[in-house]
Order: sequence, then structure tokens, then C-alpha cells
Amino acid sequence: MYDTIQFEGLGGVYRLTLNRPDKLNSFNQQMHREIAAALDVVEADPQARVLLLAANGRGFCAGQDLADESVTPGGDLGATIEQYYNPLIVRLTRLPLPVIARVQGVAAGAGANLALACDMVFAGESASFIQAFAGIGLVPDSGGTWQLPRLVGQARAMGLALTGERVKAQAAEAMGMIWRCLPDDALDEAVEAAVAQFAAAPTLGLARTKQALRVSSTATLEEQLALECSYQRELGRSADYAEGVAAFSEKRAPTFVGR
Ligand code: T3D
Repeated sequence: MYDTIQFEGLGGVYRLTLNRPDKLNSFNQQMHREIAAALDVVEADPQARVLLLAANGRGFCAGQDLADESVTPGGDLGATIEQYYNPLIVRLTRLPLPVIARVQGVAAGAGANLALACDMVFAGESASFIQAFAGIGLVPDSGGTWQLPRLVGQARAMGLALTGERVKAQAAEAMGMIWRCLPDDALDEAVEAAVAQFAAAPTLGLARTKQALRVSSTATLEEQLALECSYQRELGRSADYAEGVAAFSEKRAPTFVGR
């Protein structure tokens, strides 16, 4: 069913792997369509607990496939953005479960910003992030101009976007761009540990946490306090809260159902 990605879901754990390694997993329209179809499946599954976004080959994603006819110079680049990139970024950020990116090698252009749209980015130490748009006369898209200043501050965002300078994973972690840089040979173990943790986590609570954090930078304190209150009211009636409190008082590990 899928050519440009691999996609599987088992026990609420979804794994979406970009699979155009000979093109450094750059986006063509087919890959966009296949990713969108995979996200349809995740969104429709009330038992979904975690999504892992990974990639095959030596790099994570080189952004837009510059050989694709949709981005021929002189054409309407905005059409591809509207049809594919913007919905993809919005859908990833709105998924009511943790979305993890596993980054090896280069993440460039929309590939970098795809990773940064995920909730937690784990990168091998040989990975790097490049706002490659500057090199071809474009503006950082896929949320780059929104996400970067929020993650690393205006000065660094400006420098990275204007120069397209490569940021190694260790520096990316140090500046707050990503969650964790790991030795390359420890990357899989760390990613799988996170996947296992989220597969057994109180998913609804994590979904509301993610949603609250994602709107916080554009909300007032009063709005954010009200949002926390309304989420807490909802979560206070959830099965996982009851289980969490019961497990605490019975001095045992909780068994969360995600709701
Ligand atoms: O409307 C719209 O859709 C606009 C949307 C824009 C979103 C964007 O993402 S714009 C930014 C597009 N991406 C780039 O500008 C990055 C271009 N690639 C590079 O700068 C370099 O390839 C990398 C820094 C990513 C990696 O360098 P390196 O030396 O590790 O690999 P390489 O040799 O350059 O690339 C390996 C192969 O992948 C090569 O193919 P070949 O020669 O072996 O047949 C290369 O052409 C191909 N490749 C790499 N990036 C792309 C690509 N092919 C098509 N599109 C690419 N973006």
C-alpha cells in the first residue's frame, strides 16, 4: 500500500518511516499523500498511544525533492505548501499523543522543520539540522519561522535561518532545539525506551499537556490558567487519573489505558 514510507501500528504504537533513502528521504507528492493516509489511520484510532517518525538510510530527510515537478522554478510553490506541508505540520502538532522523531544524519529544509514539529526529537550525535532554504532563495517553511524562535530564541533563529548553517545534534540539544542527542549506537535503545514508556502512559493526560504547552506562547497567563483548569477538570474524571491515584495509594505500578 505504501511505497515511499513504511507504516505499521501495533498495540497503539505507530511507526512511520520515510523510505526514499536514495533521495535522502526528500518529499515528493507521493510521499506527502502516503504520510497523509498514514496519519488518517492514527487519527482514527482511539487506542493510539504514540507515533514514532523515523527514516531509512543515512539521512533523516532533505526537505522538498527539488527535482519534483511541483517545485519547478517559476511555478506556484505556495500550492504545495498549502496542500501538503501545512496540513502535515498542523496534524502532527495536534495529534492527541506523543510524537517522537528519530533523527540520523541530515535533516534539512522542510526535513528539519518536520522533525522540529514533533514533540520530542532524539538525534544521533552525527545528525545535523540545516535551514537549507537560505541556500536556494526560499523562506523557512513547514513552521520553521514559528518553531525556531520559540525553541532557540530570536537571535539564534535569525542566524540559522539567514545563513543555513549546519547545526550538529549536540549543539542542537545545547541550544534547546531538540530533546536529546545520543551516541549513534545508543539512539535506538533510547528511542525504543521512550516508545515503550509512552505506549503504557496516561495518553489523554499527555495529549492535554502537549496541547496546553503548544498554545502557551500565544496565550495570556489568565488564558493559560483557565485552560489548565478545564483540562484538569476533564482529566480528574478520567480512568487513568483514578488508576494513578489507586496505584499510588496501593504502592504498585499503575496500568494506564490511555483514557
Ligand atoms: O512549494 C514547496 O514545496 C517548497 C518547499 C520547500 C521545502 C524545502 O524543504 S526547501 C529545501 C530543500 N532542500 C534543500 O535545499 C537541501 C538540498 N540538499 C542538500 O543541501 C544536501 O543534499 C544535504 C545537505 C541535505 C546533504 O548533503 P550530502 O553531501 O550528505 O548528500 P548529497 O550528495 O548532496 O545528496 C545525496 C543524494 O540525495 C544526491 O543524489 P545523487 O547525486 O546521489 O543522485 C542528491 O541530489 C539527493 N538529494 C539531496 N537533497 C535532495 C536531493 N534530491 C532532491 N531533492 C533534495 N532536496
